[in-house]
Parts: sequence; structure tokens; C-alpha cells
Amino acid sequence: MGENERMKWWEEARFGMFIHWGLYSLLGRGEWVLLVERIPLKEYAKLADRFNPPKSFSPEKWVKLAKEAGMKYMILTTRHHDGFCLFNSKVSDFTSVKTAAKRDFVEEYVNACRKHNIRIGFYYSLLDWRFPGYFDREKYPESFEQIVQQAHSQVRELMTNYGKIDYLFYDGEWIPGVPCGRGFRESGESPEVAKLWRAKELNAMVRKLQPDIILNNRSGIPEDVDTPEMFVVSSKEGRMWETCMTMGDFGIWGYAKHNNMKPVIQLIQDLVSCASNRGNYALNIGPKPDGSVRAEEVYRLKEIGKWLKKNGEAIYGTERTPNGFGFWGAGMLGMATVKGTHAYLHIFRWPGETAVITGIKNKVLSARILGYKRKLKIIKEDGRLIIKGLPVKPPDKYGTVIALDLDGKPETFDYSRISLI
Ligand code: FHN
Repeated sequence: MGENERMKWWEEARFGMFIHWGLYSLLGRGEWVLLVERIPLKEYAKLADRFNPPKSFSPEKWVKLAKEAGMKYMILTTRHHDGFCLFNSKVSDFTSVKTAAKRDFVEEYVNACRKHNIRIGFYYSLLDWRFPGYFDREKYPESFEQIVQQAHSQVRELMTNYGKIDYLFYDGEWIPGVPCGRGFRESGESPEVAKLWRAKELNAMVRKLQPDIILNNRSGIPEDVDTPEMFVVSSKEGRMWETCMTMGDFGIWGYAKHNNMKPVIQLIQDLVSCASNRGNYALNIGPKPDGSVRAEEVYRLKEIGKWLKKNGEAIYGTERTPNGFGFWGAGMLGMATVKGTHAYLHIFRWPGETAVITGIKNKVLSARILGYKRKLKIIKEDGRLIIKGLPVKPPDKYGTVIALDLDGKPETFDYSRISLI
């Protein structure tokens, strides 16, 4: 399959669900609880005796929610930094198959994704806090080597035993004391990190087993997509990227009993901002230990889904918006996304019956409000686009999209440098 063909679904998708679920969900204080509270390993391991969701729970519930939210792919934590696997592994007994649950949740997850035709992503943490070699590679070289071997063996298991996988999201590539070029925003290369994880060999194995897979940039090698985290930061032109984002507070991905949820409008504006710059948005849920999704997350996903039902045309498959198009997006009214010969003005600050947008070089053939029947009048004068006949009040509480049909690919020129007199 050619490069463009391989990335096609990714370009079309724009919106995915990230899922952080594991032993840490039982404690309700986020996925880093083992390390930040320095819980003794033996005590933490006992959680596996309690990690046993009811038989009535199935990952299919998450898949149905993702579909209702308008998400096109999913990423499940198959194993996080605590080392507990949601899949069967020959190289570890610390798995949901060999402990209380006696279930291969990864298998249930992939089956549900396929049943509902949604693209399948695996998250896999290279590091494993259970090994002293992670904390001090020099002092415990054999232990560090064991982590690397575990990672190679388990990634091979994940790429072999669960059918076609669309996206592998490595995480936990950083190693104490070793320079790592990837931060929350930067996606820099990390050659020393890649060398220590033997990432070249690992990724070659992955691509041999899964030739069409998309790999993220968190094995120390850039591979296919950058992954800014908690920030919408677009990569350079031509480079694919995805912002992953928590629905609640900064940096808490696993279930946390007390968590301040972001407003729907902020999540939608993030999604538009990603789509405007040819990026994807992986929005996270942190299910409770029984697998159920908290009401605040369900509400937000359903609200976004309703908005996308009306405005998805302005999100899915969008291209990179030319700088300055609509003069910094859609003027000071919102943001713009583009696709083919269409431009979409996402208006978050409703102007009333008339909207004025500058910076569009094209001839505008027509304008319509997505999901709303109303004849609009467009006037192009002195480089300004004046749209008349808009409703007095905004049709959509989260953001109304005015679709423009242009005489060609969207073009702009910089009005900020043209004197007003
Ligand atoms: O340490 C992890 C964190 O728990 C979470 O999984 C995020 C999601 O991308 N990644 C790491 C922090 O960068």
C-alpha cells in the first residue's frame, strides 16, 4: 500500500478516543499513582486480585460511545507504566488473563472495534516501573535489558495475536538520565533513547507484521506522526500529528474520582483547531474500575457527537488552512477549516445578522450554514467578504459553521499589512 493510501484513513479521521484503564483505576487517583505515592510493589500487585469488572461489562460499550461521539479510531492502554497487561502475554504473569478477571480485554476490545467498524489503536508503554533497571540503568543493566526484551516480546505479541491493527501509540520511551527530544510539545528525535530501546529493530518487526500500521513518534524515532500532548501544536507542513487531550485536569488520564472537566466548547474548539492545521484530536476517557464511563465524560462525548452530526463535513478529511485565511482563521469570529474548494468558517463569537471576513482571495460562489436552512447573501468588496441574512442569535450554542463554496483551492493574502486609508 502506498504512503498516501496508508495514511488516508488517518487524514479522514481527525477525531479519536483515547482510553486509559487498568489497575490504577481501582484507586481513583490517576494512572501515575504507583509512582507518585511510592506504593510498595507487592501491595500494588494485590490490586490485580480486585481488578475484575462484572461480566456485564464489555469494551463494546466504549466503542458504541466513541461512534456516538463521531470518533473514527480508538487507542486503548494495553499496558501502562505499572506493567499490568490487559492482554495475554507469555512473558508476564501480571496480566488480566492470569489474574482475577481471567479476561483478555484487548481481544474483547479489538472484536468490538471490528464489529462496529472503527479503527484500532494500541497504546503500549515501553518503560515498566516494576524493574529497578528503569530507575538506574547503570546500576541494574540486566534489569534494564529485561525491560527492553519484555517490550520487544510484548509488542510482537500485540502485533501477532490480535489481527490487523491500525495504529501503535508507544509511550514511556524516556529513560532517567538519557536526553529525550520529545516533550509535551516538542517532537524532537531521541537517538540515544531509540538506541537503548533498539527501536529501529522493534519498528521494523512491527512493520513486517503489520505493513499498513501507523506508528507514533514515541520510540525515539519520528516514524509517522507527532504527538503533542495536552496542547494543540501543529507540526511542520506535510508532517502528520495528533494532539492527545484529557477531558479533565492537566495530565490525569486514568480514572480520578475528583477531576475538573473541561467545558464542551473548549473540547470542540480544540478539535476545530486540530482539523484546521491538518491534525487529529485523541480525546481521553478514564473508565472506572468496573469499565463504566463517568457521566461527565459521557455527556461531553454525546454533545460533541451531536455537533459533529451537523458539522462533520467541516472536520473530517480537512486539509491545512492557508495562513491568514479569513484573517487569522475566520477573523476574530472563530476559526477556519478547508477541504478541496470549500472553506468552513467556525463562528464561536456570533456577530448577529452580518459577518465580515477578510483575507479570502477566492471568488466566493455561495455560502450556507451547516445543518440550518437559510438563504444567505454574500457581497465581496475591497477584499472583504460580507455575509448578510444571518440569524440574530447563533444557531448552535457550541459553534456555527458557515460553509463557503469557492472558485478553487482556498487562497488568502495578508490584509494585516494593507493600510486602512
Ligand atoms: O506518562 C504518560 C501518561 O500517564 C499518559 O499515558 C500520557 C498520554 O499520552 N503519556 C505519558 C505522559 O506523556
